Amino acid sequence: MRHFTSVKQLGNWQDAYAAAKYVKENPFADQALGKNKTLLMVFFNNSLRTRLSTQKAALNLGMNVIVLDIAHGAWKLETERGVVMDGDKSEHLLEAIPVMGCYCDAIGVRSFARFESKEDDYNEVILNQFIQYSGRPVFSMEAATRHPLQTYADLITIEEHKKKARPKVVMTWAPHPKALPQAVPNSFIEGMELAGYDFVIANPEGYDLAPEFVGNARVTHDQDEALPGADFVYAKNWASYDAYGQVLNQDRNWTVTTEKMALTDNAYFLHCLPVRRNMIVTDDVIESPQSLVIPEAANRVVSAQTILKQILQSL
Ligand code: AN0
Ligand code: CP
Repeated sequence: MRHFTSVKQLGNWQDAYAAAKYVKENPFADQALGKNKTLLMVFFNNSLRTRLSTQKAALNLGMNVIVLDIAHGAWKLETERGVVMDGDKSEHLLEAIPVMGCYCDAIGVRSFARFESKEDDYNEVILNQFIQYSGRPVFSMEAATRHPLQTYADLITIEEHKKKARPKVVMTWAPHPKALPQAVPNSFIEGMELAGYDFVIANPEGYDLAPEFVGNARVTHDQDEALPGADFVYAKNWASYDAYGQVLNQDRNWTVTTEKMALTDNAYFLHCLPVRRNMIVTDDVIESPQSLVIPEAANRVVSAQTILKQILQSL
């Protein structure tokens, strides 16, 4: 694997799960693979899990790691071509990217949707420029439309806890005060297709995700209709796709509560984190024995290491 931008690239889920299981059980088996290789992680946005888990994954593989926070210490970057740069931006991405490529063997990029232009976001203009101009393998640490390392970790967690071959998974929108990207839910849909689970999306009117991601997935605008029989509840907020980037409501009837979980088949609760308690999910649900949010976060090391290993093998 050279670039990794979508969980669809995992190809066959059973093989991808076996690869992850091997890495989880043998975390230091490939220490030699990363020797004298440098990973550069570039963050255009904040992170706790992705930063730490990807760094840990690289260290497990014997790599060196450099982290760059664009917003803290780098020059302010222009991203539009053709602009007369007489404003506050000192450097163009078109120089910055190949320069970054000179200092490393692989690059991880976090570049969220900016909600300025649906077209730019859905064309992944930042991520694709890294792919085009860095000269290095590039992997997504959450880009504008997908968060594949998260989805891979989500799938591993479901696989580890499922009690039937084809569990029912409900992805439900939940309220949040700020506009959040669609990357996590888009990617999760791709993951559900890959794994072939029984999958339902529940979201309020106005929050349907991009048709190219929803595909043939079942969508309901009634959360209570989706939850019965669920083995896993995957909560997430996202901003509207149709009214692009807008927060249309913060309806707390969509918060995942003990009463909502009682509608399920004793489902496990999943969330990628960071989560706002008592907006997305109540304290009692996230603290309950059915909550898998911590093992899910732990599996981020496994997903990152499995992908990094394949990237190193391709060098
Ligand atoms: C981000 C999002 O919703 O995409 C990152 C989640 C992994 N969340 C926030 O910005 C709060
Ligand atoms: N889940 C996740 O990607 O978390 P961070 O934004 O903290 O990296």
